[in-house]
Amino acid sequence: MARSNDEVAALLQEYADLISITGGDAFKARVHEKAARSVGGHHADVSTLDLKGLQQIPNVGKSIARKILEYFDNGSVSAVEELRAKIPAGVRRLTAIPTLGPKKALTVYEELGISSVEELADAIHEERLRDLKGFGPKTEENILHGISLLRSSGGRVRIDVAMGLADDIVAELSALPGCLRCAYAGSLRRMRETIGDIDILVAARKPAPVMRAFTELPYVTEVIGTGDKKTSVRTGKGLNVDLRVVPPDSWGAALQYFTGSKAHNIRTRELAVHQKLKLSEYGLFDVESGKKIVSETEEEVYARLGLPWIPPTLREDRGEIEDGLHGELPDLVTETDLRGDLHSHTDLTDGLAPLEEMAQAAAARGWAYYAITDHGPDMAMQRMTDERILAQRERLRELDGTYATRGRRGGLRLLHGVELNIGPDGEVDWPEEFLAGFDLCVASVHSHFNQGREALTRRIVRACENPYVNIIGHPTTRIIGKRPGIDADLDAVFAACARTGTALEINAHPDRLDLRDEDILRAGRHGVRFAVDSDAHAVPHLANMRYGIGTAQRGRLTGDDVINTWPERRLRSFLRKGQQA
Ligand code: DGT
Ligand code: CA
Ligand code: CA
Ligand code: ZN
Repeated sequence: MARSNDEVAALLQEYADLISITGGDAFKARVHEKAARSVGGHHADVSTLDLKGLQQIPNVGKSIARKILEYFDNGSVSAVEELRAKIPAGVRRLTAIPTLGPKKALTVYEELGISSVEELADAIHEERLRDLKGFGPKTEENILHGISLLRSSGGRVRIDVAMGLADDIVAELSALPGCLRCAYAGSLRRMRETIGDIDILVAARKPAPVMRAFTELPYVTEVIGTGDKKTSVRTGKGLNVDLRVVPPDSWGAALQYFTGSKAHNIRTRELAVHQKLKLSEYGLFDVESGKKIVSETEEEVYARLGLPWIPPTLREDRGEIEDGLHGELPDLVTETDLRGDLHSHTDLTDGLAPLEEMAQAAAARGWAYYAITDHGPDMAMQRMTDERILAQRERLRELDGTYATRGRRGGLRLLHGVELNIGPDGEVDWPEEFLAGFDLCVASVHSHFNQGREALTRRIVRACENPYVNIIGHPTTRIIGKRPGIDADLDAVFAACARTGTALEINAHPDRLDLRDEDILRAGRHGVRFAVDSDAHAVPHLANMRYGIGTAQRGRLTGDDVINTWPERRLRSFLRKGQQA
């Protein structure tokens, strides 16, 4: 059957639902419901019918026929849009799921208090929908499918998705004989948390062979446009890639230009104008003579503007130009500054690998120290007990120092920790006597996300005040593109962290990147310390540190701000939180 018939049937059904939800005329609702069924079952494709033809369909009168025509003309129907706008925001958020109609959305909203897509997904996984009238396993499956459709169409992608593809493309193009230089630029080089499209830059004398090789890459599904300066393609991951090929002597100017951000470029161009220069992707030129001054390296371009080279992660026009002019750019933390990782899981809870494998992999990364922090017992699904965590500790002590690592002469130091759950009142899983046995405690919010601002704030502040809580894990609990951060008074939380000697985590998992750059900037002003952690649940996650460091840099952090760049002794003293040695 024609797809358009299904679409129209769904739309008419939705209109009927909206009428009844908003307290409209029950008769009118029934008429549209009947029409929906006849359109769905009609033999001819409704998108090919005119007003007369549509009216031949049983139960379709003139007004409904007009709505159908409006739908095919505009892609929407104003009467439906008007009613959509009248339903509560929580229900509206749910109806963004293509397979969830307003009626069912209203049911879960009213019966279970669910008002976001993320909560709904959780409820399905916890099988809480099953008891509702009209919901069954089939409905759940449908809704989950709709949720995955919704998530994949957000437009921007997670940084790791873009980075994986960009790394591949750069490797492929770099291997071409005519390719003299190749790098990714744009938001990816600036390490933004999500990426709109990938921008690749190549320096070559002849663009054509590079462009051709690029369009022939296996993941290219469509060539949007191609020329000798720029080629744009779509890839199977739903991500577009722009390739620009520039002459080798324009490399620096082009890289500077295409790294952006736009806001940063506007500022650098202004600086050029004040010096009677013109800055473009081809170089820095003298306006009067038109002569090129520099363009081969980014350093030269910045230097000629009176600036030091500015790290891409700072190029957002958030003060980096002023600081550069005054020689006050921060000495940003880098991945090589890190000495260890302070948050990771094993298969004792929800990790995939056993302790031995995680430790081995941590040693292979060259860490000097590495903390295992499985979930505490308050996360009931994880079945943690005193016995199990103490047995883990014993095993960990046996393994401590037995893995050769680049970072340390005595072998990898293993720290025994735990990821505690910050309960609704700020309480955590174990009493202080028990917590005293851990080398460090991460504490995180994993439930009761919608308590209200005051309660949430009090809760986290109380966790900071616990003398054994060292790090607040993924402090806002946001999941990028899926769940907003909790509504807590972050300034109060940051002040409490600074006062109590509790570090804030920068969770490096690309789903989270929590704290985010703007919150780090804010927290930094309170004098807080940070821990950049992988929160690894499997060996490959250990490599996510690069995204955490990118985020830390965007938050202007230096090595000294990040406790896991510190030597072990200094770290251990911080973990004592000012208690006696
Ligand atoms: P995205 O792709 O949305 O994640 O963000 P970007 O920053 O990668 O933006 P994109 O791909 O549109 O452009 C890449 C860079 O090229 C951008 O960061 C700065 C530069 N650029 C693009 N269009 C303009 C423009 O109209 N003016 C200036 N000054 N720069 C531009
Ligand atoms: Ca881009
Ligand atoms: Ca682009
Ligand atoms: Zn967690």
